[in-house]
Amino acid sequence: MATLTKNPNVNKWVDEMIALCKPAKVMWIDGSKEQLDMLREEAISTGEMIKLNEEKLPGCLYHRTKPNDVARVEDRTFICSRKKEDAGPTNNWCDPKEMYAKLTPMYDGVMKDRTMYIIPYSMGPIGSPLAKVGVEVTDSIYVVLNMAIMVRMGAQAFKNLGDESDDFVRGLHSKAYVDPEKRYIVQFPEDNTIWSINSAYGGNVLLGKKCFALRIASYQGKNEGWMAEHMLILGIEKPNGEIKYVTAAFPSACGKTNLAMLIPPEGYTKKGYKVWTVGDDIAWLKPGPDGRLYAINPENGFFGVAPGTNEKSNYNALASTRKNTIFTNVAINNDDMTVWWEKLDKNPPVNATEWKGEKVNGPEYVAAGNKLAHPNSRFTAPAENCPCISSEFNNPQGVPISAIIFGGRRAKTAPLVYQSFNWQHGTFVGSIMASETTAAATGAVGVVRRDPMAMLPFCGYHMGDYWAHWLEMGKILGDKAPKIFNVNWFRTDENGDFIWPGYGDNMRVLDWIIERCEGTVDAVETPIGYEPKPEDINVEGLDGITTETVKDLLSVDRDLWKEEAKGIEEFYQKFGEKLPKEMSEELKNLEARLA
Ligand code: OXD
Ligand code: MN
Repeated sequence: MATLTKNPNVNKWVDEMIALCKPAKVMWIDGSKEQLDMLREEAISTGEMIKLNEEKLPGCLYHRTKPNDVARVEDRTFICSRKKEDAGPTNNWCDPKEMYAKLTPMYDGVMKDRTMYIIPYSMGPIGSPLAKVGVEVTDSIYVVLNMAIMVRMGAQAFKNLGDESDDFVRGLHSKAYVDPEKRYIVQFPEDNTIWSINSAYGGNVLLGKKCFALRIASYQGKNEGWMAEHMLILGIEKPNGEIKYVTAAFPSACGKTNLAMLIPPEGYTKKGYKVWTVGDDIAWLKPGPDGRLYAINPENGFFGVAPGTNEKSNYNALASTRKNTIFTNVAINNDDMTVWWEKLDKNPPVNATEWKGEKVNGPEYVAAGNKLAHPNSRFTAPAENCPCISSEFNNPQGVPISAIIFGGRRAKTAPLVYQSFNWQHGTFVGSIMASETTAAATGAVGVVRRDPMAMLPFCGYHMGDYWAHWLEMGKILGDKAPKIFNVNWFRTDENGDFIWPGYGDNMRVLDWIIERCEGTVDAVETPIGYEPKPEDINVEGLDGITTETVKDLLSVDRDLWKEEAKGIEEFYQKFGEKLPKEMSEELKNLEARLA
């Protein structure tokens, strides 16, 4: 099949990949409906995908991965920069020459009985000055069909690249034999290259997402004066029709997708407030012509965790999955070929197939303590399905950002919300982000895990250089920089129960944040930053939460924070000379304010 581009750099690289993998057949993915329909039919006929109920879930497909291949594999993910110090202490590193030498024989002839699919794609709207092009070659139809949802795919992507540019990310993926011992997810930032092998799980193989849009792009952003961040983007529409945009970064399992698609409480909707989703996972940010920071969502769909998603927790996410969606590792209801997962509702299907493929009696299986869906089972849903998708979703210029919000899961230390004193202090606040482990994960409960800017597994270079880049961006943005905040929805009472209701009621905190950006509300200075006066958090219509409760939620325990400062100091030591002096200064200032 003929190539889709005249660009010699693309064609030369594709020829090299063909020579290496020696596929039986080569197919360029043009993005047409006919071609994708044909691939869907083929995947259904081989059993790789299962067709779901055409009336209840039109256009939806089901896929099951191998039980050994259900999540990202951080211990097998590498940043192969030429110098080890450029990857930093938080990434696995290997010399690029050594890594190419190790992996090349694994790819040699690996597609000899398979088709190689060549997928051109754009991260970001076609024509956007912030967008970037990638090409992924893969031997997986599952990857092609997921990429068709997650990115702007096909011939259109080459419009952004043109016929001469060499600026595209080269992604090579083979599921190979799905051998966990030989599984590698490797980024070569200096070569614009990603090699992924022996996995077929989304986060490891949809190379546009974590591998490109975060690991490679964070490195590109540092060199080119922009930022790639693990952040949702949402717009808050006020009763007067004005929309303010914010981004937010949280570690996994802190409700990023839920905040991105929040439905405000009744008191707010009645007044005319609305929330619009621009993105749920990744933001690319760059100063615009007016000097403000603008954000695009480089993706075109949501790759969300299914368990826990229901009408109440996230109505908009659930609604997004009702057509043209791919479900991976959830359970099937065999009576009507629909899907089920934990906390979807209280009625596990009787005639169920659990995620590994075994037919079981759902209620009995669940009662015995088993999970019908894998805890990391996913939906891949088109963004256009989302009832609250922003009208600016495809705007090539992006949206102007008023506030950046960091957060984590902390039982005691972090208050409900606080604002940083300035950009430098805000960078410090992002760098000390942490979450306490929950009973949901194996290992000890309540252990603090640092995850600066929620980028620990996704920063494609040295974290110390990354903070320096943040500080540099602050200088460029000057007084047009977004204000930086920190939130914590997860404070608990003496029984270990959450105090703050969370979900839609987080709108009450966003409301204060927006007012701070507009300069229409005062704040109280504390050792850690500016906090709301308790009465400035709207508690109208909340059950059992009064201004007195808010006061508790905002309390800052100096002893706990002194402990925290020790933890930060220990964490910072890892970064040695690359820790910007501004960050140690901020830590010293915090300690002084606590004393
Ligand atoms: C994701 C993640 O899948 O952060 O978005 O792991
Ligand atoms: Mn993520």
